[in-house]
Amino acid sequence: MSAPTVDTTTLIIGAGFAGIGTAIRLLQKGHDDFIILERDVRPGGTWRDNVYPGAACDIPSRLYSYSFAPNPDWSHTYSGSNEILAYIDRMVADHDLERFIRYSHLAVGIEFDEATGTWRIDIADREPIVARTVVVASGPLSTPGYPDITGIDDYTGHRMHSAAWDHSYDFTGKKVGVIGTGASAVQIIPKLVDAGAEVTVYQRTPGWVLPRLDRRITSATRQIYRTVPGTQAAARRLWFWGHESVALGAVWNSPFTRVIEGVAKLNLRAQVGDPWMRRQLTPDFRAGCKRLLMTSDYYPALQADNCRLITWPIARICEQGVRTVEGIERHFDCLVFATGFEIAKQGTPIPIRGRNGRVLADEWSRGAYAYKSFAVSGYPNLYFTFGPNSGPGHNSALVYMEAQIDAIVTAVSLVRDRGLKLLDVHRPAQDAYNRSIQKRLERTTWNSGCRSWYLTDDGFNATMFPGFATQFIGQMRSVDFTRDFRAVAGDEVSVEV
Ligand code: N01
Repeated sequence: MSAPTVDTTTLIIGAGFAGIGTAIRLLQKGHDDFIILERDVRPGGTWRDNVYPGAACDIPSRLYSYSFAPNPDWSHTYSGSNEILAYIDRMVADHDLERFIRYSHLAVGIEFDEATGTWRIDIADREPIVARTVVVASGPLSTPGYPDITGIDDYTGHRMHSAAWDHSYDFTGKKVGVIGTGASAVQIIPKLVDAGAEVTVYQRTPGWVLPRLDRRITSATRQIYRTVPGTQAAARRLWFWGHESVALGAVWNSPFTRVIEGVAKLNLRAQVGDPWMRRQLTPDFRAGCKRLLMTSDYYPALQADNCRLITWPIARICEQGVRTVEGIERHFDCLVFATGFEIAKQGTPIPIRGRNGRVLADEWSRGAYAYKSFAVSGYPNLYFTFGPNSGPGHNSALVYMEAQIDAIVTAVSLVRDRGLKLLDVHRPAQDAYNRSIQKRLERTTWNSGCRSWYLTDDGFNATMFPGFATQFIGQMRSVDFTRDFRAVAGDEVSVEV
């Protein structure tokens, strides 16, 4: 039987870090028949959207970049969002990726066609695209999340979300209420205080704060990175192993967790003099259960004359501001929601229908799962980056992403090189993997009792990988396409790879 007509061999959804990384690795392995769909008008994903004042990465840039696209020019240990976005733009330019990207293309549905063994990707207001393989690289944190607080729609003042910032707004002298004290908020608040706003911070849960020891990278050092072979890789390795050590405490609920908590408490004591305020800022959960907050200017900002910390729970949002449970209503010119992202309840923001009409959202209704985070049985030739249980509790998301991308590109190469139609992971292999993952998660800090976006309402952890980055890389390198996948060649004939 002749091969079914496809518009492209591989369809990548999303031109953020994951989509761009997948495209580069595909090109490096000799694949140039792919399309990248991007809902926006430029690449960058999270680093295009999260451009609030102070937006920066709390992972060292040397580690928060791809090993296959090193950047000798990082200006600081921890780079700001502009520099990271410029890095993504440079990868696009260096690999001539613009020719593959279709902007303003919002994927709204993905459906498997049993007869042809292909995927149809529906796109808002456009013709669908048919592809052999789909890579879902749209990221788990891409839709701003607003809190479920009574009266949120009653507020008539200016409002903005950390992931949808209004840069035209002048904060100078304005009364600003900030809801949320997570990783985004601790970067925003110091900048609002510096901008001369009168800032009121609504804290529901204080987080564990470690100092962020940022420093400028001198031009001499950058010159060394540029000219001396191996120096960038060596620096990356140093950071990598440093973060692997921190994982002893941040991932596992181990005695080392106490060491992290001790350091954080010393940091709190050193930065906050007032005992009442220290009590308000002391977390009541194990360090690492929620993301550790890396910042050196958050505590000082909270103590500035133009900043006030409110720890009474919010009762409701009113027309002009926020009322807390003790009955005080404060009025604001602007409300900033640093309240995180909408996590698709069923794990996938795009409806996906696989073999025999199965619906992924239904299968994931109690929490997402996959084989080694990237493939799901019954959804052949469809892969995820940042899929279930691939969230890093330490180290860098890009280290994890790179490992996933390489497994995906291996799968695409296998289909091409062996003339296959499909690769579909065996359900027993997937189930065995998930049993082991969930068992290991029981012993981690994320499952130790705090509330976070890592867990579903029922407490199922479909987000984090319970181990070291080294183990994650190892599991992705050892994906056994012969043992754990069913390969289909030609007209639905099952063969072994
Ligand atoms: O969001 P969050 P984020 N009433 O969900 C509070 C990545 N990231 O945007 O802790 C009152 O962490 C909520 O309170 P509580 C990173 O993966 C990376 O800050 O639930 N408050 C919390 O304080 C991170 O994990 C970088 O009690 C409410 C805040 O809103 C992810 O993005 C930088 C509330 C939400 O915190 C999300 O971080 C920034 C309510 N009803 C972000 N609902 C890097 O540097 C929520 N809150 C790589």
